[in-house]
Amino acid sequence: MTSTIEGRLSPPPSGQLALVASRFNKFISDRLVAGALEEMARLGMDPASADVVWVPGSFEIPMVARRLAESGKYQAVCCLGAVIRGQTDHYQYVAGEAAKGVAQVGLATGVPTIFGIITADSLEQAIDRAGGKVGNAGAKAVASAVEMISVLGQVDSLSAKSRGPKR
Ligand code: INI
Repeated sequence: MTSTIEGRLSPPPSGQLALVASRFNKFISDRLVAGALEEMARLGMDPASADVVWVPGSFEIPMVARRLAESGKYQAVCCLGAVIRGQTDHYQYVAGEAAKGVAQVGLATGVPTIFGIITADSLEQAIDRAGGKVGNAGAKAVASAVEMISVLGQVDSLSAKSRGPKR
């Protein structure tokens, strides 16, 4: 029979979330962290249970995200920051390495590691995505984390069932 799995947006049964936030463009990151904590409350989680770790810039996020994911303490790690084109001629390197690094952390550790780093053409566009007219990337990161925790939990129990009872 066909099995269809879809993540639920209900609070995970146990475990904590970690947020890693970039101090570069802190004005934006503050809004992302606030949006993430508000989303936790909205989804029935205790925002006070989250650990927030600040790093110098988005480039440094993957290293700390990996350490947090490897600690075994967190069910998901949400990476939050903003890389804005025009602020630097190395935009593409910072944005590219941050994106690759975050993806690698998730794949290497198996802990959902969520890309909540805004890549924007202008400060105005970043503001729009940090609680402005396009929503809040921090809140979306928490919703994605909760969904991934749920999907992976269901996939794990599906694979355990198909392996049958332990002999
Ligand atoms: N870091 C960001 O998070 N956003 C940026 O827009 C940015 N710009 O424009 O340069 C940025 N640079 C800093 C970078 O992340 C590192 O902290 C720095 O290069 C030291 O490794």
